[in-house]
Amino acid sequence: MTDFESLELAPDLKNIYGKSGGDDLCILNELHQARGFRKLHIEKAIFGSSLQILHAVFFPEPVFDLPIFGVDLVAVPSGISAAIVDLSPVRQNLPDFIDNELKKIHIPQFENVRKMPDWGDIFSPYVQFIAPIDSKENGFFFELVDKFLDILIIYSDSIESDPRNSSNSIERLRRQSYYCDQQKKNDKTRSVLAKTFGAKWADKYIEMVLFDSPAFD
Ligand code: BLA
Repeated sequence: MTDFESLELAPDLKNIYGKSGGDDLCILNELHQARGFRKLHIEKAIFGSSLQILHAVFFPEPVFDLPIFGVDLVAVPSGISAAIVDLSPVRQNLPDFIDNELKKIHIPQFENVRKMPDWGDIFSPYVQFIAPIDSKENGFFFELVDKFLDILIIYSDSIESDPRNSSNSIERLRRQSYYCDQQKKNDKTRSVLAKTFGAKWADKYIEMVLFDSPAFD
């Protein structure tokens, strides 16, 4: 990425530690920005010995014709129960280059494809949502994540921005907000955070750190 820069996050939201029923809990956040991206967010969360999460969302600047990259990996002691990756559109369709490149990717025949919840209308037709059954499938999934990222980064380097007041930029801003609104409907994320840190904190964290709505400043 070009013009990569790390962003500050309030200390109480950056590295978060807690205890629940004898378990140690910790959430570690990284926030960056780069040309084309208002917020590159990577989060690792460890909830005792029962749950580990890797969450990453790359939110574009709406003046660039870029989709939202998202990945969520939820690991429980028996393995990865949810692995999801997507380049999610912020207009009717994905940009042609991205659509064509995603079309070329060979998607392995995963054993356990999971059903998308109702709020998942934000994802592209290329979204992968699986529970990998062994380390071979884990590896296939990680390779897919790399390929999705390569496509996004190559494309982001090749395009110029549109004016802020263009109808395309405004549409992309609106759709990025909708993406955030839909993600906020994921009760599984909220309940894990609320169980550990309380409902009020969970709502604030989701609203301010995970899925804050974009704005033109
Ligand atoms: C599911 N997300 C989950 C689950 C948990 C979390 C516990 C259930 C796992 C399962 O059903 O096997 C928890 N995820 C979290 C927490 C954080 C997190 C606590 O990121 C952060 C602190 N979720 C995202 C992003 C995507 C996403 C960016 O944050 C997609 C790009 C997807 N997570 C997602 C989906 C499900 C899920 C689709 C399944 C929801 C369902 O089945 O209802």
